[in-house]
Amino acid sequence: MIADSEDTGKFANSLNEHLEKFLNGLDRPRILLAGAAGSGKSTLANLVLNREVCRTGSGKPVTRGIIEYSVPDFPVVVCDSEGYETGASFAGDAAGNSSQAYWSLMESYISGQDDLMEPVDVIWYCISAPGSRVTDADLRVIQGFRDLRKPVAAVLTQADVTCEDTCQELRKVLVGAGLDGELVFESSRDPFVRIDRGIPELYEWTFNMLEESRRESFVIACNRDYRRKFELCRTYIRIAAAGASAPALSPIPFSDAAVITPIQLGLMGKILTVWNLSEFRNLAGAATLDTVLPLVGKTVAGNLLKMIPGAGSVLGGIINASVAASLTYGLGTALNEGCHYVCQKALNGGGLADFRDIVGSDFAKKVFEYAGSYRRMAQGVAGEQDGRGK
Ligand SMILES: Nc1nc2c(ncn2[C@@H]2O[C@H](COP(=O)(O)OP(=O)(O)OP(=O)(O)O)[C@@H](O)[C@H]2O)c(=O)[nH]1
Ligand SMILES: [Mg+2]
Repeated sequence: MIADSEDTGKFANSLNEHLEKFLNGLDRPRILLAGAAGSGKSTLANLVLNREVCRTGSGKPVTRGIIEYSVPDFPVVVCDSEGYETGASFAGDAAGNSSQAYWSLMESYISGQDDLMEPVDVIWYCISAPGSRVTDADLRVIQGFRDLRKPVAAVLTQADVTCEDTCQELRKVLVGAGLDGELVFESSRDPFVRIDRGIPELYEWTFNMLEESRRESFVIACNRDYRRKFELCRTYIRIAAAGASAPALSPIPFSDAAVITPIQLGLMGKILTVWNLSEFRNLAGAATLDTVLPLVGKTVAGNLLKMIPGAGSVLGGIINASVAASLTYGLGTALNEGCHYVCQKALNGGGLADFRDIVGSDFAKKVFEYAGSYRRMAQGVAGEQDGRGK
């Protein structure tokens, strides 16, 4: 039976492997932070990602003045640059503190990344709003990025410690210098400051600027946009359910000791990754898992078999492919909803995620209900097709 600790150990290890494989296969977007020293670059990245990545992430200096932050479980690379000192002379000093030296650094980094086929996708250029000034250096560097054909957003940071009029003035200067007003954003560490184009808009703009293959990773990496996270999981669920029913002509061997199939494990790994709950990968022997898995295995599969005459028998080791598809759909949907619930709760200040909130005592019941709705959907589609064929 899957309930014994050896099986839950195997389950956790296997889930871990699927999760790693999925994470490693994701195409990580690269975001470059630029701007003067202390303009709020690192803080901005943490605000958009809605988690502490810069400074607290495991940063690796890649070239003088640039640190790449990439946290294993969050598929994004934040290239955080040391800002230039606005007071330094244009020619710069040996430490590379002038805007000229800074630009050379940026330019060589960007072309180097292009050569490595790991191009920088977008640039967030920070200007401190309380500084009340857009300098020539800011405009030169922004123009330089545009000449390199890189999407660049100008962000007026620390908007909470300045007045709205100052932000409007700075915005005018940027627009006057040829920047589209849609590319100017404001940010504030204080979430209660009213801002028209703020962090959510910068997130949305960035999402749209990314290549298709990197959008998925961006959604996963940011602790926001739960609507897209939920939809992403629904897509994975549909694909996994279709995959589980692929050998529809021959029954799949499916004993109660192997009620969780590799397709379902892969799906669980993806869902936990999307919701940034990968810490639940190491649940070997966890009490919750010991209680829940047999429930999922026996109750759900057992009930499904009763529901579908001629589907085979769990005890006999044979299960119908459509049962496997329904079960995969039910398991994925119940898990997706549970993850959504705990993340929303944490976002609303309801404390950290707890696996028992996701996989509680009624989890098996939900899996069964969703599996049933999948069956009805599939029958509806089949019925429609039959009707069309007549
Ligand atoms: N009040 C307020 N302070 C902010 C905001 N953003 C950043 N700060 C503060 O401004 C200072 C600089 O912020 P950082 O994010 O470290 O700026 P940086 O551009 O990364 O700095 P360097 O890496 O040194 O160039 C810190 O003390 C932040 O706490 C904000 O929106 N509001
Ligand atoms: Mg910084």
